[in-house]
Amino acid sequence: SPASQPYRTGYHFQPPKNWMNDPNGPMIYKGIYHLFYQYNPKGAVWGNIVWAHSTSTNLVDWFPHPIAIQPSQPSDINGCWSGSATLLRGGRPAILYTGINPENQQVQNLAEPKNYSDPFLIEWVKSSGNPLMAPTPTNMINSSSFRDPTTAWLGSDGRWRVIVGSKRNARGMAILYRSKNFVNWVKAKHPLHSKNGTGMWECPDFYPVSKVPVGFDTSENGPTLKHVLKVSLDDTKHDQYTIGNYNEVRDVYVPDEGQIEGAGGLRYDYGKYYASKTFFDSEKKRRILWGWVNESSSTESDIKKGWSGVQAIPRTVWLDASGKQLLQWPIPEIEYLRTNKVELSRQVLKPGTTLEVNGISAAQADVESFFVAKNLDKAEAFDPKWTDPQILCSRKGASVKGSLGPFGLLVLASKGLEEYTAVFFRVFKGQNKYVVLMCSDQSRSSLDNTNDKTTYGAFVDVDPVQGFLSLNLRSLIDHSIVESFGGRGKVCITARVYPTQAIESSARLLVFNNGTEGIELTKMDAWSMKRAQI
Ligand code: DQQ
Repeated sequence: SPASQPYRTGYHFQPPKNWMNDPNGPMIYKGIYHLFYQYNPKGAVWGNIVWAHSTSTNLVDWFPHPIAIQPSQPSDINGCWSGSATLLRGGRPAILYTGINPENQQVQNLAEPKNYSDPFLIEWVKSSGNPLMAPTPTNMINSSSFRDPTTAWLGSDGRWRVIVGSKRNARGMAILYRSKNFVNWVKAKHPLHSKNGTGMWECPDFYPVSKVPVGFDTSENGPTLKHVLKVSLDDTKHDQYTIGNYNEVRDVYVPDEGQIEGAGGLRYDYGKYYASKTFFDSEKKRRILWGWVNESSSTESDIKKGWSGVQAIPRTVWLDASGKQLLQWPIPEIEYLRTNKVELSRQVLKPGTTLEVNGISAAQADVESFFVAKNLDKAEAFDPKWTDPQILCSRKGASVKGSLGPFGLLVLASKGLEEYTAVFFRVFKGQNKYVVLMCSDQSRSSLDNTNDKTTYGAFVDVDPVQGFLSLNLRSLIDHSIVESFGGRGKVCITARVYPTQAIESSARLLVFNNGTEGIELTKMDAWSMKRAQI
């Protein structure tokens, strides 16, 4: 019941109970969306890992199916870990996944549908050739760091390619394999890409993008396309990506000049978000990103509540006009859950404003705000020593006054503001450009101090137009998760919070401005969100 389970979500994907981590093998087949995920059938902590399975026609409502892949043969007897689906010629799905063998080595396996005419793909048959890729005494592969095969892509030579995450010492790498028939795989001499000092690359993802907001099949390449290589950095638990080119002749990926690899590079999300994976939605011509959002509560409380982990709302991804970063936006299907719209019209948020937004169920909401900062000459000077936005947000939380900001939202706020999560902006004047900081401040999110309340932050690459800085903020609020999109998808920050008072109908939503300058709220649209059928 909601009273005893105030942190279960209303429209984010989660199983009824137990542990969930990485999204696996997302795809669309015969008009049905498939999501598999790492799951522990026996408890709320990581272990006994199998592939659980659900399907959907709209990416919002989900129907559960039996476990799709579980330990059954030597090549996966100690666990069925992450992997991806590929649609082979004729649209036939195939899954490559990591198995843990009796020696606890990581190897790659193939599974195929038992019945291709079943759109729900309920039953999966493992290849008799498993494992298809494995560490050997001569191939130099680290047997405890060899996992998470990607969706494969087809080269113009008719051979499939797939990468598998790995490391050699501290060098993170994407080991490349090729195959003509998807069963016999040959390791390439060189990895697709590697980078020293970045540690183990979990869950790599490799796909084409363009500035046109549409998606492309994973096998597409050409002069008008760029490629994204995403890796999940095991050392820092962040999903980090670069933009670059895929040279099909040399079979290597080359990040663009200026793209940073490793901990200081671009992230899909500057909060909690990991082991993500995209797929190409051939029906709606878009690329969709799934990502796992872990708990920020203690293991003891996860065991007590009986579950752990949610999936973020699927996002479409495409390339920003600058060509230097991605843009992300929640899939439009989620908007069908919107109800009871509340609108705030144009007004100036005077210094010190805290304005309650009445009439919505603030614990389960979708809020889009349009702010404009006008007196840019009043912006505080930016200290070039502030290189880490997360540290800057921790030092300058929502209660620290500024001039242009902090302004934004207080979500999941309790009556007397004993509890709230603050999502906000600050604008600074840098050397030759304005610097916009976006923060998600969890420090006051719960009176329960056993939770991790780390503050998150990122710089948003937006410039003023005719002296005005427009800043869009969309927040998806769902009981214990707050997913925020700043600058129309330039920065995403996802947080997990566990208020003790600001729950269910006691949760409130406010707009605030804690700067010395007025900020225009051009408009705000806020909706209560209906429950999804999950
Ligand atoms: N989770 C899986 C691994 C992967 C890790 C195991 C990332 O395959 O590397 O559950 O969260």
